[in-house]
Amino acid sequence: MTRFESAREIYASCGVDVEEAMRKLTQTPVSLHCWQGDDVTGFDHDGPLTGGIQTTGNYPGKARTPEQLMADMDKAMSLMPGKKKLNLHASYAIFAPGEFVDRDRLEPGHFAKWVEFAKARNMGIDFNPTFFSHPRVKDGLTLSSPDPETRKFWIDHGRACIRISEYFARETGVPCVMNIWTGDGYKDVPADRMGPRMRYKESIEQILEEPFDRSLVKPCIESKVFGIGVEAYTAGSAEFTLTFAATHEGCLPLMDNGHYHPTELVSDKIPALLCFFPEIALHITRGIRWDSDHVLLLDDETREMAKEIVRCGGLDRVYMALDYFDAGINRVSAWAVGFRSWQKALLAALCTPHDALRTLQEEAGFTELMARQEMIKLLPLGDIWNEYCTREGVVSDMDFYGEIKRYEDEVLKSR
Ligand code: RNT
Ligand code: ZN
Repeated sequence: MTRFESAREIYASCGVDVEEAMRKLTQTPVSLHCWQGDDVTGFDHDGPLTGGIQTTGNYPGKARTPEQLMADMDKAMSLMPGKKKLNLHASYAIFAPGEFVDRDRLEPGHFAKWVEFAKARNMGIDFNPTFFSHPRVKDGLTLSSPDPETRKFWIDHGRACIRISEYFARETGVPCVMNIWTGDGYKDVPADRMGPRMRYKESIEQILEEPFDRSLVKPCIESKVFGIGVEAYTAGSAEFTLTFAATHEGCLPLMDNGHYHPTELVSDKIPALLCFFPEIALHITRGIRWDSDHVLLLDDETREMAKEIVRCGGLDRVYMALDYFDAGINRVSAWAVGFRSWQKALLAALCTPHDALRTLQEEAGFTELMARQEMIKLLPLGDIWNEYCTREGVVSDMDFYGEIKRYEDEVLKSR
């Protein structure tokens, strides 16, 4: 008997069908963020990263052109089991030589190369208007700016992005999740907290006035508690975005687990939101002390979030996207380790006998529940994971680093 066969039997004795778990996992798309490959730089500006986010580190080999970014993403994806969706930011528009188009005038054609890339790899595409790293961010504000011209520029950007999102959906045949996040806020105690939020609300409403097919484009709004240089106040707070989504038909809330106070747990918020919203969206990251966007690992909260999605029957109600950026290590490895960690978390969740555990809770069998939950932690998940990687045609954890090293030596070092 192989290790996998033995593990399969052990899981079966706990009431878990690992074949079914692996099948479900291969059918569940996870959105892969293009911005891990180049430290959130994009191709439409030379300036610094702004908006309260920051990449730290200066590891060599960063992708600087669309070709390099695509090649690195291909390498990273060759190391990831499971189904991927491409997650793009508007700042990754690809212009013809000598061409420049500002964000309020972007067109589907500026993303044609990405569509070609996604289609060839059988991926859908998610999209993000880029409300940061741009000279039209005025005094740290975009959609909530008191300046009507500034607001108009960014509203036009949002509307252009809706048209581009619809194009992605039509081309790929997969709905496009379009996420609105701005870094709008203040470093220090504001004199007016409601004014910017009223303007933010009206601006998003104007973006959503752009006609679009709601089965093709899924707009969502991401909240954030603070950012670098935006410590005292954000316009798009948790209450603001959640209430916006709840009161605007077809608009989804997006929770990024780096965007809450450190003791708040998104794993607990997922089932709360699923009581009310037909669909929600997530940015999955790992914050250390703040929204530091470290590479996702298989830690307790990562596992807990995956568990909630699975046991709430949320695999097709929760749009899952990775969102982190580490410039301090090999970026291809960062991409792939994070994606593999989320796959492991989902696999662990799918290999858990949730119904039996739920019954214990309902019957108040808390002693047995605790004992069983502890037992499950050391079931031979690694053997299932290895089998899953083999079936998906990707390297095992044992051989992973060798692949990274080879690509670094052969490709990244010569950049
Ligand atoms: C920033 C938000 C946002 C960005 C990306 C690049 O704190 O998490 O989602 O990370 O849009
Ligand atoms: Zn995010």
